[in-house]
Amino acid sequence: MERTLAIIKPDAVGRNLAGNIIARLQGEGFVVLGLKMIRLSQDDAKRFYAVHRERPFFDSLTAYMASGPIIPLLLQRDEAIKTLRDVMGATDPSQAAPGTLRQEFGVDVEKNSIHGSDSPASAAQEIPFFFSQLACHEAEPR
Ligand code: DAT
Ligand code: MG
Repeated sequence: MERTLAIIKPDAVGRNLAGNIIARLQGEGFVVLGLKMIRLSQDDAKRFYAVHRERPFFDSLTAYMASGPIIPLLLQRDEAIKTLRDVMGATDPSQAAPGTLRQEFGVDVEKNSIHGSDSPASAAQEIPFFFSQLACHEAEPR
């Protein structure tokens, strides 16, 4: 079993798509070990996306991620990291494959509805940004 971090982004939370997206993830075999709704400051968003700080879209991306509530999810499944990326689809919804979450729900390359860790190293950094050890263990399914 592997764990990964997903975030339902402000565009999707704002359009009441969270329940639909969570149901889709559970339907793909992900177990939800942690879930909360929070709103980041732009400084929080800059810390989360620090790897992108040199990119031209960094200020816009972090302002957007702070523009409304988000729902971070701690997910578990076999091959969770790769499977989540597959279920999400390409970064730009117009390029995302049919049936992927971004193809179905994404608005544009910035407002693309969902984040997913892109590697084991990213997941190991991103999970504790939002969830404590308690969330990682107390919700283990029986
Ligand atoms: P992903 O979210 O698929 O891992 P990424 O890590 O390259 O993509 O970029 C992080 C986020 O930054 C992405 O979800 C949306 C935004 N972004 C990426 N490329 C962009 C672009 N060309 N213009 C505007 N926003 C972009
Ligand atoms: Mg990424």
